[in-house]
Amino acid sequence: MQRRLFLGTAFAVLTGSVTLADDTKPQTVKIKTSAICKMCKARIERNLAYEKGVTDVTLDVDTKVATVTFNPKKTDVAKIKANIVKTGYDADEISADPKGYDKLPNCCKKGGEKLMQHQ
Ligand SMILES: [Cu+2]
Repeated sequence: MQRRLFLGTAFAVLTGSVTLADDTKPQTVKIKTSAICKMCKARIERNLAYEKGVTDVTLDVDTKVATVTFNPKKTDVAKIKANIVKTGYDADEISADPKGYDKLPNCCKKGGEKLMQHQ
């Protein structure tokens, strides 16, 4: 009887702590974007900062990788990627939203002049 009670309590504590860790710890995700310059960096960082649940964003222009810290209770990776896509940039496997992309200054569009002739 005593033994069973102990095991039950231990299990509850264990499950409780696992759920707690998943829900409240800030998570960090690295997303490859199509950012080109410092203007792209500023634009992506600014828009992501407005995204609910995002607590920190840093985009490295050299690697084009955005490092995003977020509250998993308020947002998720899909929403963060959707934000970047809407701004006009690729986010990992998702291609930039054409509407957002069209609003970008020419210098911030992918591949420079060559690609722009096809747009
Ligand atoms: Cu740019």
